[in-house]
Amino acid sequence: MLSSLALSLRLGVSAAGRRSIATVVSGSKTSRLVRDRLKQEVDQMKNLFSGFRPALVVLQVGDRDDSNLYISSKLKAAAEIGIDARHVRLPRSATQDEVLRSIMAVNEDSSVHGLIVQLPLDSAHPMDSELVTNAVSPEKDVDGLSCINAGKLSRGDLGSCFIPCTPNGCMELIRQTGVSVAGKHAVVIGRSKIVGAPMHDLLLWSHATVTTCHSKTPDLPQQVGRADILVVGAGRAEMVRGEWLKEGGVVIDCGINYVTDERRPSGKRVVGDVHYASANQRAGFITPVPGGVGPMTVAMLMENTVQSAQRFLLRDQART
Ligand code: NAP
Ligand code: L37
Repeated sequence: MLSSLALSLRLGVSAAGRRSIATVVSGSKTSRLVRDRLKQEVDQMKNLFSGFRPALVVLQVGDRDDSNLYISSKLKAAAEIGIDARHVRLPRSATQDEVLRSIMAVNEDSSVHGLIVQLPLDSAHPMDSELVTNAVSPEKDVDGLSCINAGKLSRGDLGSCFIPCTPNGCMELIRQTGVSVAGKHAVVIGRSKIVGAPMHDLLLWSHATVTTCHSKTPDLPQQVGRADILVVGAGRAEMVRGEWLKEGGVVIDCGINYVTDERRPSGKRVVGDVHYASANQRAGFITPVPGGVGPMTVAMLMENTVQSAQRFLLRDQART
């Protein structure tokens, strides 16, 4: 018969009766692996196609501090991999027509393989962000936010679309845990076009049974308690408490929230949508913030850009 200590160890319960600490799933490490692989692929493309480089345009409207930070991470990752990344900046005074004209110009530039419009748009004028993201040609839409790409994803046509970077990064992190998605109960908190909705689709087409929660979902803790796999993208600092979680589950935290912290020189600190300290006691696997989903978003943008360049090369070859 197993001793109670051995049984406790098997169940992952400490002598104090608390579940042992979850395995941390590092986005910083996983994104490094992805970026190293992409660098090799780009080097091969350069050799095979005499100096050819994938090219990405990041279009920014305005001057938000958070967007500046994320864009600089994207440009740095691109430079390391060998992707030719161009930052196009429009002032806050730019009108919607000017933004649309910039997008059209990049759509028509055959030297560019990927185009993203960094959201949210920081403009002094009213902007229809749906119209703006839909103006990006589906073949260059490496953010996967146009109706064509989102429609394909929702129908499970994953091979021919671009998958939005953040949920794609979450799937990669789930793969890192070794937990198979098929047959599991997955819960997504949030239904935005950039995180929650495509996350739902990806989990569904990976054969999970998916519940998507939002601000009108009654009894969120009860829904969360059913999750073998939980992905949170709500934009609410530390909203999900450890006590809500199913023991041993996978917890992926997309949240990036800045909270005041007088002890820091900057006066602030970044936290996720999950209360890490308590969730860590109950989950089997958990992503940290920072160092979790954020770096994966950047890596997946690079992946989509390289994939787009490869598709352009294939189309070119088919024509000749
Ligand atoms: P969003 O557009 O504001 O969407 C938030 C979603 O969460 C909405 O669907 C909203 O429901 C739901 N929600 C809000 N409060 C809730 C509550 N109390 N209970 C249940 N659901 C609630 O935000 P987003 O762009 O998806 O971003 C979500 C979070 O992810 C943010 O912290 C953002 O900074 C972060 N993010 C991170 C990355 C990354 O790379 N790590 C990338 C993108 C975004 P309704 O639909 O009913 O309003
Ligand atoms: N592709 N991504 C794409 N398109 C958009 O329109 N808004 C948006 C988008 N979002 C995005 O770029 N998000 C994002 C968020 C966090 C990071 C990168 C990109 C990131 O690297 N975060 C770090 C550092 C966080 C911090 O200290 O502020 C992290 O470790 O989480």
